Amino acid sequence: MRHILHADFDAFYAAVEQLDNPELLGKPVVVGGSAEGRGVVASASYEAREYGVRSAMPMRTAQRLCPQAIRLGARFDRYREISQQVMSIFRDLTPLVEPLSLDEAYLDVTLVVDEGQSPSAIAAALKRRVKDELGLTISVGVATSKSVAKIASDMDKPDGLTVVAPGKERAFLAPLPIRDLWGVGPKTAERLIAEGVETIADIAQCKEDWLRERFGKHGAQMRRLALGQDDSPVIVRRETKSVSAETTFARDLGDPDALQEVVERLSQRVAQQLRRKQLQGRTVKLKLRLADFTTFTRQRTLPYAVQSADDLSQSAGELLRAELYGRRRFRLVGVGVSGFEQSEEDPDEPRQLRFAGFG
Ligand code: TTP
Ligand code: MG
Repeated sequence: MRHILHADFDAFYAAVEQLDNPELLGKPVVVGGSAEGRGVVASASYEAREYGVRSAMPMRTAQRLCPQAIRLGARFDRYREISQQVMSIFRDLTPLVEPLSLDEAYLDVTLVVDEGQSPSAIAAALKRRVKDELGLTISVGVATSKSVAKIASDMDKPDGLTVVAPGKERAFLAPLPIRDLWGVGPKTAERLIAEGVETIADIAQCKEDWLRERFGKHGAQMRRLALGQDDSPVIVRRETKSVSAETTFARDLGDPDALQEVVERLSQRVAQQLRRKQLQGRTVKLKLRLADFTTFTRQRTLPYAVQSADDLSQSAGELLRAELYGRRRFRLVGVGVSGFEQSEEDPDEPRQLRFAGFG
């Protein structure tokens, strides 16, 4: 049996702002874009939530619901810093940590339990340590699976601790609305409700064939989750420190134009990964291997962070041209980026950061 914790900061961005400026403690705080633009709420303190303010709501609506709310722009660098600190506290407890976004992670604590501590004591100690060292509260769900732990962490926010004892998964899930179940998005929920399926218990009672007919493989998966059956493992992920792509040639290459084309192609691959991870970096690296297998890298740090294929291939291309002398021929070329800053196209419009920088 596995023992999994799901930990999630309470009102993450807003709580960090309150931590850094104690005058904001106890007050309604919203972090996000401005009401004048088309800004949305990224995070609302629990004081602001009493007025109905929620994440993803237009800032204009938030200001109408709670005119005295203090609005602040997002400070991604600071949130990333706190995120790194909390992940390292988690990794002190177990190496099996799977970050889902800056503010939440799964922890597999099976081995710690095997050493004699109870899962709830482990979770309580973790909450205390985060509070003592970072001054922030997390809510923790404890269960035998990821999906149940995740739902549990949300049950008693803020500063919550919800333990679902082994064997009690199905009963715990039963009364909850279907949209709380993993993988039940708004569309699926709508279809299920139209058929009279409203709670997770209702899904558990559905015939597997009936669900399969309507939702395919996904339907069978929903039913297993509704029954509390989920053996998906915690997948260890570290923060991305660099992103790169390289290629080895079938025949050594010396032609400058052909090499530049390779650099451009690799830059496109790297740019695509950066976009997906919402990262931009200041250090561009070129890796080269000569015909005699000598391998070396050349890098330059730019005054600003880049993400686009054009910017990457321009910098990497300059590094390449400096190496094209004599009759040098190359076996391998690679392009990489590091020195990340959060990409932020419009500082007024904070992006969704659910998976930023991990994996
Ligand atoms: P959440 O954990 O969903 O929200 P939260 O930490 O603010 O509040 P709580 O967990 O107590 O319900 O998301 C973590 C951070 O991610 C959040 O502080 C800001 C950011 N975020 C957005 O930028 N846009 C969004 O729509 C959501 C939901 C979160
Ligand atoms: Mg949170």
